[in-house]
Formats: sequence, structure tokens, C-alpha cells
Amino acid sequence: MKTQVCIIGGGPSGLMLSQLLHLKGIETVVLERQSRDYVLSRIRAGVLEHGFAKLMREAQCGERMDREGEIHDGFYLAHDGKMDRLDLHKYSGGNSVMVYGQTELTRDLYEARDRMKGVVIHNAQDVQPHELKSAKSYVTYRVGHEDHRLDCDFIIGADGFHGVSRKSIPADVLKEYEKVYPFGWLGVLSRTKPVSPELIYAKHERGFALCSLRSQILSRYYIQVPLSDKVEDWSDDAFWDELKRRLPAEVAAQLITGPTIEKSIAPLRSFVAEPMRYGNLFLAGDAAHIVPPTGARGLNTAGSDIHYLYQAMLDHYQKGDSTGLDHYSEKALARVWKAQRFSWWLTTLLHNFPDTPEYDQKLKEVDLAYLFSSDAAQRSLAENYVGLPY
Ligand code: RFL
Ligand code: PHB
Repeated sequence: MKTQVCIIGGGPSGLMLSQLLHLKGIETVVLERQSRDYVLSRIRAGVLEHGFAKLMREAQCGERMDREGEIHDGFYLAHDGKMDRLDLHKYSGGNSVMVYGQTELTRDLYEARDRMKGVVIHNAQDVQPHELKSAKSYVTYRVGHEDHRLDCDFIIGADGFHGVSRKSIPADVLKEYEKVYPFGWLGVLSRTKPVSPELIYAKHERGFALCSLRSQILSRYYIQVPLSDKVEDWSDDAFWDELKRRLPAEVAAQLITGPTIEKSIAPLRSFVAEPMRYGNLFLAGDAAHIVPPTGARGLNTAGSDIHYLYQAMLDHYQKGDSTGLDHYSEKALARVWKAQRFSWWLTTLLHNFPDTPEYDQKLKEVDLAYLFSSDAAQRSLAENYVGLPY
């Protein structure tokens, strides 16, 4: 089999690129290791920056998002028993974010791929890119007992943090930067009315908490937990009790609890792999970089990678101009590192780190006090949260 662009990974990055390229007449094949049901059972991101929402519309997948997603003009930061509101609209020059679940967005992308008869091969095992530095690049994989070979011009590694693509770049070429945090997030989904119409990020001496939502009848809550904790250690009642302790009293009093429909623990990590291109292989999204979820940057940064790659591929195929492809890694990484800085800063500010010296503790307190006393500081937070320009 032969195609122009082989995309490894059928998560949001891979599907979005496949959809955008197909709309411009560029052929793609997506190879996904899991079944579609499995991919659609993962509960992940909830906050989309306006640039990502725009990309969804450009991919002709924005209809349901615009109908069912919620525009949020601000969020709350709870600390020291009180709530401060960050006015995103005011401080970002009229921008906002869209609250729409990654699961729904991925479903929309799959449906669009089906409508266009896009090729997405599920349960593709042992996917392996070959000949990355030659003009004859190809990918091998197996479905059931059958081995396959796919010849292509380019290979896109959109296969997430644990994928095969990044590992195909020789170790003496790839430089990895990593920071692992000494805690995780325990997240639950519950069919209850959200405690607040806008997100609440809470800093508390017992640890960070986040009140988020998927809709006005579906809530998503997170609490910081030690890495040693297991999901089984946390009954629903224990989760709700701990969440309430970390929220201001008047918010806790409003919290509606109920049975959880999903409960999982995600470790927190910052990670960047450089370069994002090796020969005909281009990395995009979580395959190249990870952020802790505090700043809601992960999927959004994958979106900017896809935007740059899409534009570069168009220039290559439509104008014979490969400058965009040649500068992809450099351009994508410049924005990736800004998202890394922002996510690290917000994570450090809002979480409890074991054995934090008192001096550092004081600095965090003054950082928060400064934030809500300074228009410039709020502008900086708002412009990062709604998404820096592509
Ligand atoms: P994905 O979603 O991991 O998809 C990669 C796909 O590749 C497949 N795959 C392979 N396929 C073939 N062969 C192989 N060898 C393969 N290995 C893997 C996988 O099965 C999978 O289907 O990466 P992608 O597409 O780059 O998307 C990235 C996002 O999923 C991620 O950045 C976000 O979910 C991060 N994130 C958030 N980002 C935001 O922008 N806003 C948020 O509000 C937000 N909240 C979150 C988050 C991530 C979280 N977790 C669980 C880490 C909240 C949480 C709790
Ligand atoms: C979510 O709703 O899952 C979510 C929202 C904001 C974040 C992280 C996760 O910063």
C-alpha cells in the first residue's frame, strides 16, 4: 500500500491532521494501536483555547463543539479561604476558552473521517517506521496475523508519550528534557451539576484541587494526591470529603456529590524532546512534549504543532516549497517551551510540594497576592491561558 502521509496515532493530533490534509486533497493513512471504543473511553482534556476551536472549525468538525461547548470568559483561583476571579476576556483583549471534552472532540473527528471515507486502521500492532533518512520511507505494522507495509513521503509521529515514533529517532540525535513531579491528580467524573459555572483552581495546605466540568450536568473534579496512592484507596465518599476540605467553605457547602462514573490517577510530568523532526519523521503532540495539566496546555499545544505541520505540508504539496517543513521543529518548539514555562509556573504555584522551605512557601503566597493586585500580572496569566498566538 502507498500513501502520501502516514500518521501514527489516532488521537486528536493524528485525526486532526488527517482531516485537514484530506480536505486539501492530500492522502493520509492513520495507524492506531487501539480500538476506536478504547480511544473514546479515555477521559482527558476539557479546556480548548480559541486557536484550537478555530482549527476544529477549519477541519469542518466544529459544529457540535459550537453548539454544545461552553465559552468561558474567566475562572476562579481559590486560596486562603477566598476566591479571586481571573477575567480572561478583559485581560486577554476579548478572548476566551471553550469547555468541550477531548472525548467528544475525538468522536467528532472520527465521524468526520468516516464521512470523508478517510483511512483509519485500528488495532495496528508493532507499528514501525523505517528508512527515515531516505527517499523511500515506509512503515510496517500487523493487523491480526497479517503483516503490512505502507510506503509514504512523510511519517507523522502523533502516537502520544508512550508511542514508537520518538523512540525511532537515534539516541545521539534526540535530546530529552524532563521534570517529574512528586504527586499526581486523582480525577473523577460525576453526573452532577457543577459546583460553579466557571472553573475553580484551588490552592490549599492539604493540596491542590480543581473543579471543572463537561456540561451543566456533568462535573469533572481533581485533587492532588501522593504518587503512592492507588485509585482503590479512594472511595467516592473519601474523594468528596477531601475535595470539600480543599475548597472555600461557601463553595464546599454548594457541592453536589453523587456516584462517580470514572476515577483515575494521572502522574504529573513536564517533558520535551528535541528536535521534532528527523528526516521524513515529524513528531506532534504528546509524542514530543508533555505538560502537567494545571494550565490546560497539553492538547492545545498539540493543536499548534498540527497547525504548523498542516501549513508546512500544504506549502510542500501545493507550492513545492519545503521551507515550512525545514523550520517546523524550531517553530513548534518555540511555542512548546512557552507552554512548558506556563504549566510549570502554575503547577508550582498551586501545588503542595513535600519539604518546601518556608522561604519558598512565602514566595508562592506573595506571587498570588501580586497576581491579583497587578493588571500586568493578570494580563500575563490570561494571555497564556487563552493561548499564545500561533
Ligand atoms: P494521545 O491523545 O495520547 O493520542 C496518541 C494515540 O496514539 C496511539 N498510539 C499508537 N498508535 C499506533 N502505534 C503505536 N505504537 C502507538 N502508541 C500509541 C494511542 O493509542 C493514542 O490513541 O496524543 P495526542 O493526539 O498528541 O493528544 C494529546 C492530548 O491527549 C493531551 O495533550 C491532553 O489530553 C492533555 N490534557 C489537557 N490538555 C489541554 O489542552 N487541556 C486540558 O484541559 C487538559 N486536561 C490533559 C488534561 C491530560 C490529562 N491526563 C490524563 C494526562 C487532563 C488530564 C487528567
Ligand atoms: C479538565 O476539565 O479536565 C481540565 C480543565 C482544566 C485543566 C485541566 C483539566 O487545567
